[in-house]
Amino acid sequence: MKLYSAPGTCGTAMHIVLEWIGKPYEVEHLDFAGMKSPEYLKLNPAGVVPTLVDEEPLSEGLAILLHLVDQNPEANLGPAAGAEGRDQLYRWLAFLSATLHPFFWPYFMPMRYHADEAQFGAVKDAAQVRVGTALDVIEAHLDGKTWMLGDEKSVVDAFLYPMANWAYGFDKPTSAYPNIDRVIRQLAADPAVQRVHEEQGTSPKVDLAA
Ligand SMILES: N[C@@H](CCC(=O)N[C@@H](CS)C(=O)NCC(=O)O)C(=O)O
Repeated sequence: MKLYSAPGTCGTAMHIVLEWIGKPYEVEHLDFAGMKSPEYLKLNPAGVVPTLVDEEPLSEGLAILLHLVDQNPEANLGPAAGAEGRDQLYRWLAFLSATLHPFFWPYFMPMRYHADEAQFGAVKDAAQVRVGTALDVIEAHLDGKTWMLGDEKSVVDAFLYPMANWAYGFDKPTSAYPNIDRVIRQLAADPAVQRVHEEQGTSPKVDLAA
């Protein structure tokens, strides 16, 4: 298996899941130009990361995570098709992929949403508000739960990890959401997650000593 990713991006989630699975894989980090290169566009016509090549190239984070759950049942990273809880796996992967993730795009790429640079601050402020609405939903959902799907860690938690990390510097930071912050701390303490940080040359956003 080969994962195309970039440090700190949503591809971090798939990288963590590959570490959890423990089978041989390689990861190639792309910069922005690499994501738009003709060779990479053949694998992922949208010109974004992640892409997983597991015999065939597969794009879209949600699809990659479901593929990894189904192809690696022994890793127990989500309910199998037809099993109890599978609907919740679909629900939360969809929520993270289709609701929370796009709310960040204007924050990171305000130039794609407004032609006037003087308005970028307003665009980013609006993005922070939208992200907050999605984090509110996740925070309430996590009440009384150890992980996003309950007692068992799953690919949903890995998917939440990079997105929650992006908001630690927001006006209402991830640390203001105690349940989300707790899950992110659990993950940041996981040796597999630490290996991913080391390989990426990044650091956890949470201070585990605090
Ligand atoms: N729908 C895609 C979105 C992936 C995406 O937006 N990836 C970001 C990194 S987190 C990216 O590669 N952005 C580069 C760009 O937008 O040009 C997915 O879920 O895989």
